[in-house]
Amino acid sequence: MRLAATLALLLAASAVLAQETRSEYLQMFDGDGDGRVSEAEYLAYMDRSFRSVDSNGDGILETGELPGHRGRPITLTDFQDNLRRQFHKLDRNRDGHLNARELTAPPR
Ligand SMILES: [Ca+2]
Ligand SMILES: [Ca+2]
Repeated sequence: MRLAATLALLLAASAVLAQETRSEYLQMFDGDGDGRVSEAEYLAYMDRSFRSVDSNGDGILETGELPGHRGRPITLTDFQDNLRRQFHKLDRNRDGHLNARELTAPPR
């Protein structure tokens, strides 16, 4: 699962998790401020991360744009499909939202 590893790197690059408390981290995702993260909010936040890494703005992360300049290119569609799977894996209690604990669980 190289893509999963790449996503984890992107997550790490986009959030300075070590310096944030769980609730501060959640607030970065929580667009409507209800204290939990919906799939749409999760995707919207990660979309911004994707775009910040996608320096030439073509919707594809080429190898040279990836952390460490390794791995195969990732399209925005691949990225979003993976994020949806990741979201549902993180949603341990299956309520359709991530709380701070679920959100900050390490990617598996
Ligand atoms: Ca929310
Ligand atoms: Ca949940």
